[in-house]
Amino acid sequence: MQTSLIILKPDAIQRGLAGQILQRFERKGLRIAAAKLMLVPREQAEKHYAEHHGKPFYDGLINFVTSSPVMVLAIQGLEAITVCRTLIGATNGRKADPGTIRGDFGMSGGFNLVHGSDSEASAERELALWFTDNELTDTPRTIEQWVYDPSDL
Ligand code: IDP
Ligand code: MG
Repeated sequence: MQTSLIILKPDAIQRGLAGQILQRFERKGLRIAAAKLMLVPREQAEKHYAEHHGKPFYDGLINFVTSSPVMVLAIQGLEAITVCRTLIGATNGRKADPGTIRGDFGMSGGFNLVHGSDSEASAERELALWFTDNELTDTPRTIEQWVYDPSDL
């Protein structure tokens, strides 16, 4: 099992798309392990996007993610990190495939609705940055036995 750190960015919340986007992850069979709505402190945004420091879009990105509340989620499932990135689609909404979140809801490269961890190392770092251990739930769901084929784990 993997857990991915997902952020529904300010454009998703302002456009009233949080429910529809969250449904994409839920209907896939992934489990919501944690969730919170928050206005992101600037230092938190800078830590989260540290790898992009110095890039041309960095200042705009930090201004954007701190401009209005976001929904932060921990999403869990088998190979959840790759599965979430596939559901999210390419960075630019105009280039993202139809059927992906960005491909279906977005027209922008910056305002692209959702963040998803891009590797196990990123997920570990980002989960620790956004959630305390006791905010991450682990209560089993009985439905998992119909989501996963035990012979295929
Ligand atoms: P990702 O979110 O698909 O992993 P990254 O390259 O990690 O994309 O970039 C992080 C975020 O920075 C993007 O989701 C997007 O909001 C923003 N961003 C990336 N490239 C550009 C750009 O060329 N112009 C404006 N914003 C960008
Ligand atoms: Mg990235």
